[in-house]
Amino acid sequence: MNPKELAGKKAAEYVKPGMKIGLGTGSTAFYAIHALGTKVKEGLNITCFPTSQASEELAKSLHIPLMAHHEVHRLDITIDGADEVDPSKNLIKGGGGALLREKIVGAITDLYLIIIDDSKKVERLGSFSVPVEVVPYAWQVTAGHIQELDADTTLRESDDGFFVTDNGNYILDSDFGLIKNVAELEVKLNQIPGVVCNGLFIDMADYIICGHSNGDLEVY
Ligand code: ABF
Repeated sequence: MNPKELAGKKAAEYVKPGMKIGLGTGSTAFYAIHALGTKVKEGLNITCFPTSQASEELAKSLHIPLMAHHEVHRLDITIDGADEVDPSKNLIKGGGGALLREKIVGAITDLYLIIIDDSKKVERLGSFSVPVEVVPYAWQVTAGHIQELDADTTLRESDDGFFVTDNGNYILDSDFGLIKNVAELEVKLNQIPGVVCNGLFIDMADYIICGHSNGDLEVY
């Protein structure tokens, strides 16, 4: 079993009958959603809330019951991936472009499980550029403000132009280098007019479930 599948299946074991579950986005969350689909087929009674249209479509294909947007208030567990995890369990997320919905969902979750393979573990966040979701209006001005925080910014592109998030926004992948104070940077980014969300998830993860290529699994 590959490390991402190991982690995804382990996370699904935490899910109990009657729970409300946040469904993450990305290739690791893919395995967790499939594991939940199997449990639902075996009779597990849960309702879920997806963090992206892609996860919503996958859940629907697996007949996983979904909550309507107006029904969600608190979630028991959310299972989601990450692009980088530091020793304090702070994260960089958003490589898949779903950071805004992921942060909204993570913030209303009682038990936030982050599933990774060991390639995501770093000593300090920042080798992976921080995704910053911005409104399209005057995005170049917003990019300028981010650059003033000593970053190189790149407007994320897709096959047919600029990448557009599920929320109709752009993403500026922002390279700050190895970040000295992640909590401070997260606040500074949120103060920039035009910034909707950033991919620094500080003090949010409850457990990291890490699959290793040798078949080991660690939970911490
Ligand atoms: C998602 O998981 C994103 O926040 C992050 O970019 C992605 C990690 O990628 P993957 O699980 O596909 O390696 O939650």
